[in-house]
Order: sequence, then structure tokens, then C-alpha cells
Amino acid sequence: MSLILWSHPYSAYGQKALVALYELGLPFEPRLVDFADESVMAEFRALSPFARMPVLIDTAADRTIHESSIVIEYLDRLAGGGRLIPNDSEAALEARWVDRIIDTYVGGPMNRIIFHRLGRAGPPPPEAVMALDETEIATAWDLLERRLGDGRTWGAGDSFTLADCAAAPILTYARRLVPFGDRPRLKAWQGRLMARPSFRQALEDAAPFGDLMPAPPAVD
Ligand SMILES: N[C@@H](CCC(=O)N[C@@H](CS)C(=O)NCC(=O)O)C(=O)O
Repeated sequence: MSLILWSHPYSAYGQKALVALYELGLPFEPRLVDFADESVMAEFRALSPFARMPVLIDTAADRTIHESSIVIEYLDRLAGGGRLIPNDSEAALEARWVDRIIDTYVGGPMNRIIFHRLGRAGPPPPEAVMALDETEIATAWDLLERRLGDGRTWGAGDSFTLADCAAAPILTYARRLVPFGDRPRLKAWQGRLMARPSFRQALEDAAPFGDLMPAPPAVD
């Protein structure tokens, strides 16, 4: 087995890479980013310049890949191409666009809010700054709700792509911070993601770690 995935099963971005691995049926060895083990963390920090997960190592190709979206591009190519990154260039553009919106305007503010709630980012910023992050997520919800208005089944069309790998974990966590509210298409898409076997497997992997999210369960 040549693929090693450094991650933590509860990590949203780690789950994004996991969903891709399960979708593509690629065997891999998981390496736990164990915050309690300083020697493991020293190894991880040496691999990941920003101490961010996931990190993929392909020992056969002697490559280390950072950034979940790039990890997925790499995995898709390794599996023969054209599945999570569609061959059609317009479809690929849409998958990358949805992925970027989710990564930048949902996952980014989501992680900032979580870090502050867990007290991992110094003293809490003023309410107004926190509200900006929530507003950013709500704006992304509106944008995605409109985008889904063409009746697509998945995030970028009728096949499951990079966009859905990102959406499955990040939407599932972020809706606990900023509820979907009256956005039925977004809610239905997240329901389909919850039923997808690859994401169910990722959730199962995370289950032994309990619920680490500093937010109540989703109510809408
Ligand atoms: N843009 C990065 C974001 C990765 C990221 O923020 N990962 C989080 C986990 S979800 C992380 O590593 N946090 C470090 C920590 O919790 O100490 C990617 O797509 O891989």
C-alpha cells in the first residue's frame, strides 16, 4: 500500500479526503494526528508547514500532497481520472467552483468560529467579528441554494464530485453553527450526502471519538 493519510477522523477536511478515498476505493494507511502524543505531532508538523490536515503521502511516487482539494485531484488521477474531477472541462470548473465556495466561505469561517469557541485562538474577538464569520457562512448558504436551483442531484451536477467530498463534512458541521433555515435545496442535498456510503463510512470512523463539536446538534 503506497498511500498514507495523516488526519484525525473528526476533522472536516480530513473527512473530505476520506470520502474521496472511499469513493475511489483506493487502499490507504491512516495515520492519526494525535494531539496528545508530542512525538507524533513533531513528525506531523515536519510534514505539514501550517500544521493542517489532511496530508497525503504517496510512498511509491515519493510525494507529499497538502490541501484537501489538491489531495482529491491527485487521488482522482491515481484512480484513472474523470470521476471526482469530471473530464468535461465545464463540469470540472463547476466542481472546483463549488469546492472553493465551501472551502473558503464555509470551512474557513467555520474553523475560525470553532477555534475561538475551543479557546485555541487566544482571547475571543469582539461579537462583531464573530458575526462576520456567521454572515459569511449564511451568504454561502444563499449562493449554494440558488446554484442548486437547476435541479442538480449533487453539488456540481448529476454525478458525485470533488464538490460533494467537500460538502459532506463541511456542511454537516457548519449547519450546527449557522442553520440552513429556509433553504430546502441545501437541506435536501445535505440529506443525500448523509446517505452516501463513502460519507457514512467516514462518520463511522469518527464515531469512537464522540462529539467534539462546540455547538449543539443541528435543529433545522
Ligand atoms: N485548506 C486546508 C484546510 C485544512 C484545515 O483547516 N484542517 C484543519 C482540520 S479540519 C486542521 O488541520 N486544523 C488544525 C488543528 O486543529 O490544530 C485544506 O483544504 O486541507
